[in-house]
Amino acid sequence: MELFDKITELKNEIIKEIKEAKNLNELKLAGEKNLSKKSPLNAMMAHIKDLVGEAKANFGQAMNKARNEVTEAYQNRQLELSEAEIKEKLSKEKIDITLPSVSYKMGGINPFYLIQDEIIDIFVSMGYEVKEGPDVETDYFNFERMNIPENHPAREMQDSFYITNSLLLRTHTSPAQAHAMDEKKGEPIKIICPGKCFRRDDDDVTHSHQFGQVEGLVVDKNINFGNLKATLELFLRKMFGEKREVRFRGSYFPFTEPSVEVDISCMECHGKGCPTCKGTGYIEILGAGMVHPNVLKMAGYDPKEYSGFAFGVGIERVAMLRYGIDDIRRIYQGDVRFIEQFTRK
Ligand code: FA5
Repeated sequence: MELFDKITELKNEIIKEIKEAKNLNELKLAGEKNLSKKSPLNAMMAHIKDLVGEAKANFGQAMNKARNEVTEAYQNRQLELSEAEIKEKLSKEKIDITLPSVSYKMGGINPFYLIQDEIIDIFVSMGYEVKEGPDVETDYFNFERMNIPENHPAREMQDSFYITNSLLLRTHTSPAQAHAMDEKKGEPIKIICPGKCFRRDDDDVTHSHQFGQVEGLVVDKNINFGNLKATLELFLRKMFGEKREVRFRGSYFPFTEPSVEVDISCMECHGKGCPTCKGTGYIEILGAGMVHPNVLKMAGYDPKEYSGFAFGVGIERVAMLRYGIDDIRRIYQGDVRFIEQFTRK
């Protein structure tokens, strides 16, 4: 067979092989075999040494042409196969609009904070200033300045978590009263102090070892029990509306005289008595009273000139009554199904 026919035959075979490659991988193998230096087509170059003159030049041209055609066929097939591969990929990745969409859950706000903010808003609208006190208190501020000296039986009711003998997690927000009086140095006071309290209470439906209170303190000339009652009644009406029953009950706190506790009719049984209110029909939400003269004196206020009232509202209890929460522990369990029900209005 003539040399030139052999070139054509070989070139056609290679182009056929290239065109028959079913995918890029097969094409790559065909390319490695037929486009490399050691390819069968290039091996034909060995014949050049037997040729001379015009025949040699013609042979060289024919070889170049054949190599170019092979390369072009390879590139064309490569383009075809790549496009086919992309098309196939796209057809498989088609967006299925019938699939349900991914839903993003919005978290809720713990009712503790919703209520704390609401209580703060009510008192700020009545002209109260917000003052925060420390969670870790000295025995002196938590008890002594609250007219509860060492060995006083009232300490029993407020056992706490001690850090040292004289440093403890505060049992109520009342020490904030003493801090405010020290800061104001004999000037009139109208403050609230929201914050965390801690007690060695056994947890049950209405008690938690950690809970929140909002303390309130008003000290000025001519402050009387009527001011206390009117303030708390206004607060309770704003918080619970007109329908809820409110009960003022005489009580005892070493730092107030006279003292009261305030109960709200139970949200579960509406006053009939149930496990949540321990059969009483009411849930206690706050303690209050007229600031004891000793507390005023210890802060440098003359009780003959100044008088005051104070209160401490339990934040979780208010949340329970507002939202119908049957167990205080739900507020601390971090169950999303519970929390996600609460959002800011
Ligand atoms: C006091 O803590 C007083 N410092 C309140 C006070 C302030 C009286 C100023 C007078 C003047 P008491 O222990 O009753 O009082 O608690 C007040 C409120 O905190 C309770 O009515 C209740 O709502 C809440 N509270 C008390 N202990 C717990 C507890 N373990 N878990 C949840 N809430 C509690």
